Amino acid sequence: MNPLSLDALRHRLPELKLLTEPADLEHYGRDWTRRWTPAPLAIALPASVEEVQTIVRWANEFGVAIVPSGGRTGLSGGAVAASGELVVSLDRLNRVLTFDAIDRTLTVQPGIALEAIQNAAREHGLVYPVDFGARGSCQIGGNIATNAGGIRVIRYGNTRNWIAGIKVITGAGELLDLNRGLIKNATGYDLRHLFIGSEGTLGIVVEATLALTDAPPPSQVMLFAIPHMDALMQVFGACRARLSLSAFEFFTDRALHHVAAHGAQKPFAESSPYYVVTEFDAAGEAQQAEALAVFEHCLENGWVSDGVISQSEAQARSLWRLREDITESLAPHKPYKNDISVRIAVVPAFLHDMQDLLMREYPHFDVVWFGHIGDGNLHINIVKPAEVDYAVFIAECERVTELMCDVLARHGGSISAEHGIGLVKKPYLASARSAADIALMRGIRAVLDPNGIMNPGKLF
Ligand code: 2HG
Ligand code: ZN
Repeated sequence: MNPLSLDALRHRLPELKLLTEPADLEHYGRDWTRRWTPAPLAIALPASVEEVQTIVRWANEFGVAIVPSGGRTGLSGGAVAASGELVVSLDRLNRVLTFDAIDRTLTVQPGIALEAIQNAAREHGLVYPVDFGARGSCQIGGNIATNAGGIRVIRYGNTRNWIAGIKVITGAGELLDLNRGLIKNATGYDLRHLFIGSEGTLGIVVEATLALTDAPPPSQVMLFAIPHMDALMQVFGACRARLSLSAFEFFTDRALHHVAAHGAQKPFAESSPYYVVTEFDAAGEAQQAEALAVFEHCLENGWVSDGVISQSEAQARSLWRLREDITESLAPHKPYKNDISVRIAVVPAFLHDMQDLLMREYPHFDVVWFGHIGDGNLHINIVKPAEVDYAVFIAECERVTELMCDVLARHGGSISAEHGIGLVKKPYLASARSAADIALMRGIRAVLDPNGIMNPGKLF
């Protein structure tokens, strides 16, 4: 890189907040993966769309790579800056711009936290329904860049479903205003959807118009102890047939072990190999009685060995914590993460094949399963034994991931369900996408980012 380039940027944008202190480079150069050593050139914190555009144009001119940066809660290395890139943090673009009561949309800047959006929607008597554990610190720009999913996908779908419009600065420095909140817009390629899930490789989201929906009816949360693997999807079938579900999540005894070690209260006296947390509409007594009937039906069939139904919001929250705190409870162990998916109908057969594989290949590692089993998405975290060297551990996990790709391919699944490809899953992209797909993606990237400055090295 031309050493004068940062000076040129300062000259063009004298007001731009630029950080170069080692502590800032360290902080903004990494995400939750903690696998790469941060080494960005500097951190830019633009305060306007114009500043973002000027930065991107400068980066093209001087050949500087850009890493767009949100809350950096990502788990695939998509926001890692380890090679002298300029991190463009959207932290200062964090406001709600407008609410439209007729369209029921909220227009926001990209650096606003998911939770702030949820709260803003609630103030207007509506909801933004995408939800997951990192809600307090992840940002909507990052949610869009990864098409984030989370715990309510079975009812509401992924982030993509809620994006009525976005403004982006492309890698070439052009400002695009995509879809403008229209519900109907049959005018050729819907470029908005190219940017959703593009992991910062095509441009930077600088504004988003989000669709909101009605607040759901009151709900209850049930936690089930499940005695064997096959029962997981039997219970799902029974719940889905008779209740209106908004979430259906599972975790194993090993996951509960880590959450309990992190401070949570174990829910049952006896431990069980699997647990399910499910949330369902329970506006009145009839629905609550139906939930009890489902529980009894599962009990009679031997699919459930114990259970609890929340009687208050506080109890619902503490049941949810058992599931939502898993990632944080594992974080100190720097686990290796798999985030995989298959069609819901394929889950039972897939679980068996995965269990065979993991028992065979990881006989000595702590394997922690959990995730959004109701939408076919499993998280498998491998915990590093203290005595094993980190590099050896990663190499071993990567070897097993290769084998996992074969199992996924047999079942028509995907190596990345919702965390993105980033750096972590790059070697396995070809297991889930055809050569023709990847060639087209490269072509699209070349059009929108002709000088290859946007998040280079990520995705492919
Ligand atoms: C979740 O579902 C997140 O909790 C994180 O997607 C999953 O830590 C993980 O592997
Ligand atoms: Zn998840």
